[in-house]
Amino acid sequence: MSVDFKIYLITDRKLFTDNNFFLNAVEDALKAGIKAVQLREKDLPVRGLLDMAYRMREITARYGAKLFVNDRLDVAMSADADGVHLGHSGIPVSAAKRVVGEKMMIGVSAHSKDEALEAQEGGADFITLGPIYKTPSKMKYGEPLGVDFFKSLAGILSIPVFGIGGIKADRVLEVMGAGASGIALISGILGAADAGAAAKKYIKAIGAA
Ligand code: 3NM
Repeated sequence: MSVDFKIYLITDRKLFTDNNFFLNAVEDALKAGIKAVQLREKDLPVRGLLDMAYRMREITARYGAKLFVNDRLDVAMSADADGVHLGHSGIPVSAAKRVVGEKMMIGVSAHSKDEALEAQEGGADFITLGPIYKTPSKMKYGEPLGVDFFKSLAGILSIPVFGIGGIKADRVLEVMGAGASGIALISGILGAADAGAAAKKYIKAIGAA
């Protein structure tokens, strides 16, 4: 399996008052042409997450999109996801590879040069690198990396790198120009009043980049 998508939509159901609104918004984005979704609901107990993963698998499959599950390799496997997305508090990429081999893709979140190189050496298929811009949801990672630093890191990595963090549609060109293989985002699409229309805006911007 290869990284054949340029927009990696990450979920946050808390942006919605109701899970049905949330699932509808994800579906609207898929309908608009989004080809990869990461289910990232860190606070959901495992059974709730599993249920959500099954529903996401159904929706993504309907639109020929890939599904990734954040952190939980067991949930990803049970839901027949295309991949798992790992952070730094969970199972390391090299350990995940021992379980899934080449059967599943592995994405990794990196926030520094060391983390990016470690992910690459461990066998990650791709990384998200950020936050590239200021994003309220990720203040815990401190100051944004900035476009110049992002560019210097993207230049030394051989695996695909997705920019993440505060990417609005009008910044897509800049991120792609800095050597990104694609963009990863939450609020630009799921925080919009119309997720489908927002997705279309990003798809157009990626097409123009
Ligand atoms: N990870 P938005 S930034 C989930 O830097 C996530 O690793 C980040 O949300 C990282 O597109 C981030 O709304 C939040 O800025 C992305």
